[in-house]
Amino acid sequence: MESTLTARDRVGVQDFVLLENYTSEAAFIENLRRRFGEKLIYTYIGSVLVSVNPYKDLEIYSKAHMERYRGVSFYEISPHIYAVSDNTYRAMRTERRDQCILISGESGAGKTEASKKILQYYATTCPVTDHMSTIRDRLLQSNPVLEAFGNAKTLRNDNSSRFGKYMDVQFDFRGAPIGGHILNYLLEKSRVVHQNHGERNFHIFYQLLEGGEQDQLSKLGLERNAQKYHYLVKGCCPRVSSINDKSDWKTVRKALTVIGFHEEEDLLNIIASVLHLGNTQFGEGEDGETQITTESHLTYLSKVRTSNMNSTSSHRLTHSLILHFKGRCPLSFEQAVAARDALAKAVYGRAFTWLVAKINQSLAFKDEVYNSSKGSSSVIGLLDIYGFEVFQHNSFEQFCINYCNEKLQQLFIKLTLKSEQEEYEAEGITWEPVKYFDNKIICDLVEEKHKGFISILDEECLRPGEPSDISFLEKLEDTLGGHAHFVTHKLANGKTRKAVGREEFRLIHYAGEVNYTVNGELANQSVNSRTAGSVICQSDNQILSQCFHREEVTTQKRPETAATQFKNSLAKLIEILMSKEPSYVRCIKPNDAKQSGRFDEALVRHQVKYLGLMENLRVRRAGFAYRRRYEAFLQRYKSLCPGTWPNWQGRLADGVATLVQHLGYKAEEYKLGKTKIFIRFPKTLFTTEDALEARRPALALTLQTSWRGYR
Ligand code: AD9
Ligand code: MG
Repeated sequence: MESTLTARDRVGVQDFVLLENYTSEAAFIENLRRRFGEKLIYTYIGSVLVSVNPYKDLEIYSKAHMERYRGVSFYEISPHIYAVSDNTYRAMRTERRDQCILISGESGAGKTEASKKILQYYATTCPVTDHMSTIRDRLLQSNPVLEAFGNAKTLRNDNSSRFGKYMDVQFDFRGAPIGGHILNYLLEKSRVVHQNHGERNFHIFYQLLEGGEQDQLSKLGLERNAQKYHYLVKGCCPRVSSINDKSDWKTVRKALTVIGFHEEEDLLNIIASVLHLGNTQFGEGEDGETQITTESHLTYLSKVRTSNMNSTSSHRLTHSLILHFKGRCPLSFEQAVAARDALAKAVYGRAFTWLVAKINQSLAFKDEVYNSSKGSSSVIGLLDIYGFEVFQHNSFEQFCINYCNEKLQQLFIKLTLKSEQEEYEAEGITWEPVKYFDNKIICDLVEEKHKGFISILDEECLRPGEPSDISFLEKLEDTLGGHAHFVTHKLANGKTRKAVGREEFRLIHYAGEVNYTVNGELANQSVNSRTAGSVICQSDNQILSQCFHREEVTTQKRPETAATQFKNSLAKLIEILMSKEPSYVRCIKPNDAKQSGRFDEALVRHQVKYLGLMENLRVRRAGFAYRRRYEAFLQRYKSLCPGTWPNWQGRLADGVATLVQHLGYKAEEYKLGKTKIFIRFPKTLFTTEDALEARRPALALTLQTSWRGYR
């Protein structure tokens, strides 16, 4: 008996709903810490998987592990990302309902790794015929390509995704993968022209310079030395020990081939153009006018032109880039630099979007190939998106990211409560309403028509005259002042609140308070830099001309602001997710040093809070801690009751009733539904488990691995 307690003490519970003191954050973190110490990185909150980044390769992802989770019920075996993958897959197949897996967590917590593991699970375990293997390979190979262009080394993560990603994997009626589709969100374009100390630009630049063949580089006018390029040296971090740019380049080239990519030359031209653009410098001419002082780089740009033998595309592009600066004489030095950078960001950003579209074409489900499966396919969506972010200085980017998390939390609340309610109803058990904080009030604060944050921002951008960041902040104060979740430095009594700066506002998010600076807020909004666009749409570089449409830059209609664009794409995402049955993976980073075996409690506590895990647990525990189908419950505990041992012959519900009566369960401890028993407190289950172990140690021993978390 004692040893059992020790085991449970040592490894904690594998499902947080079984914590005695489920409202205690300290108990929650202690449970995570114990399990982490035992290399048990996965723990459930009901059906939500909490994952702590081990920062080392645990040998738990082999094919044998995958097999172990195939077709096995969630609670029969220790928590794993494969259990979530398999459960989702089976739910899709048996219920014929589209599914999605929502992965969240802060930078470096393991979201992208989790999504790759899910994809690998499907690629390995799903049935595939020969021509389907092409799609399977393309699905897998889309990752290295997107990571090359959309990931970068940051202080938090050597392979940080600088964009949000939603990927649909489509399966036919046999459960084989037959297609896919990717949606991308908010690429961090500012990184193209600037990187903070210790960070790098997107991987692809270094990969090309390190791995590109010499004659390829010469054609592009590039030198094999990242230090030579202004856009690559801002963070003083050309090399990263965990990254091999040269071999990654090979991987990317191979992946592009698998995807069936033919525009490589145009793509390389774009990467090279961005680097040359970055090296284009300005100075003052004799009459004080701004001049390009680095003619040599314009020559490099011309080399880009001549390298492309089969089209005049790059020639035109180069020409227009030069014209852009030469033609617009009254640009000040700062304006010229800003225009150059805006152009580089726009070109890279559009090329990225184009690349996603290209991958989508290659992943598209083709009816003619798979006409046998026509009309009966289902989908599993994977969302790998940035978690809540709070820095010293938070700008528009953090605002969007945190707004996105508010929307996902709103979705989570709606869907979790809904599914709890549905389960109780289906089982014929009285539904007891759960108290929770509904963050709709914050979503409204941001997106409500006419009086929400984004509407005010749009209006201010449209306003004739001289809209400024400060006038925008004043507008916000006028409209939102007094809102329970919006705060500025002004206090109601006319005094000043010190915790919020004069160029800041604070939002009280569901996960905590964040101060945002409005510095540059308005400038951030002009996503469709028309000058840049009008230059580029003349280019017939296949990629660029597809990226910048002529109508878009000639239209008189005011382009949408970045905030509105983001709001709309988010609304679409939520709509997609709402139509599917969700599963959740919450990732936690155990320390900031990217070290294995280190568990920094303060850091983990912070994430538990921002991920809303305590709230999650409270909702899940509000009714019953534990539920189990009758047959499984009876099978496991029947030996504890002479009436049910060795085999119960009657109705399963009666068998369970006989069993729990014999065990002395009190009426308030449990309820019997149509197919499941619901147990209110973990203690009841533990007592039963202990009784089982005392009686049949041999059985308990054989089950020890699968029940490790409980025992
Ligand atoms: V970011 O928001 O894109 O910056 P992610 O995606 O949450 O972040 P990522 O999946 O890239 O983090 O994980 C960061 C690093 O942690 C990886 O490069 C691995 O080195 C390490 N990691 C993450 N998950 C695991 C794991 N299950 N096993 C081993 C892991 N290492
Ligand atoms: Mg990532």
